Amino acid sequence: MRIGMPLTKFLLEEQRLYPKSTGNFTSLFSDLVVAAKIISREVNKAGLINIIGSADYTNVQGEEVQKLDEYANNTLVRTMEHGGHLAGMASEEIDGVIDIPDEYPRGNYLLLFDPLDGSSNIDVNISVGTIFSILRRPDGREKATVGDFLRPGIEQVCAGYIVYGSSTILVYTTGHGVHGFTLDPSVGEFLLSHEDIRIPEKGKIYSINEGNSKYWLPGTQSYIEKVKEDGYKARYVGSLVSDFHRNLLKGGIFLYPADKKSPNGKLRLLYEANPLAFIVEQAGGCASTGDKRILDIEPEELHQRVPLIIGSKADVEEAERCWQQETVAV
Ligand code: P6P
Repeated sequence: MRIGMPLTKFLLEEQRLYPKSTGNFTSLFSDLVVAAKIISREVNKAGLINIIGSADYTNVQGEEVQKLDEYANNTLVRTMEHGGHLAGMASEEIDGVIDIPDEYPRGNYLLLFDPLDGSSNIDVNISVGTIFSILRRPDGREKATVGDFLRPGIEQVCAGYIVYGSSTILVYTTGHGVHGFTLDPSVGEFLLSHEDIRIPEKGKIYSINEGNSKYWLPGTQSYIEKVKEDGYKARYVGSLVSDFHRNLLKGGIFLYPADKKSPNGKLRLLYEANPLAFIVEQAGGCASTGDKRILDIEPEELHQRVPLIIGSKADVEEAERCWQQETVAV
């Protein structure tokens, strides 16, 4: 049992599993951890300094940008751009590809992120999170293009999230299990707290915005009726990372399905659904649109939305059965 091991040591131990490893990924991930610590510091004192409230402009999604969103995005870009490991970045907050400035070396990875998901909850002190996904850059390409990011989730080399809650927890996978690390602010280190996370085969929690029930398609309606009949608990924070993290540890299902109002759902494929799908599958769970495995989707645009049904294997499979039996095309 390696509980309590610092993340830096854990990464080096993981690196030894790959004799040909150059250490570039470990260095890239270490830069990401620095950004996470900086964002955690600001999120945890947001109430004490004037970065609460909107930054008076809207982002590419047409959503009012909270100052912490802006801060988290800028922190990730500034921390990651000079490390020499990336050929480009993509962020929920930025319309196109974030180039690596010419004064910095470029590397063989692509980083995608939602810098502060759930940011509308900041002002009411509900947990928010950062979600990230790492791809390899296509060979022979120095500068990343949008097309380089449009790859199915099965090609991710790493995915993870940081949830800034009662404590700051970083959860990630590189395809060899899922591990969670809790930040100990007194030493400034993430320490291994959840080794080899496995999501229960079946849960007793369902997470969906019931306020959308008038838009639900028959497949969603019948599934939600079933879980209520089976005595499931309703838990919905309205912060994807918080809802996902709870269900990952306790078992359960999160749904943001296609409906009459949002035929493609609300959540983003490349930097929300794909990373969480990689994690949940590595933990023994499933992630689907209702019709298709999330990780198999061929992306068509950087910020495309996708229906997301994710969590315990038996629960997602039951939701898929309801969806496929009863849902007509929107
Ligand atoms: P709704 C937050 O804005 C977010 O992107 C996710 O974190 C969350 O799961 C979802 O939207 C909540 O959306 O429509 O239920 O408020």
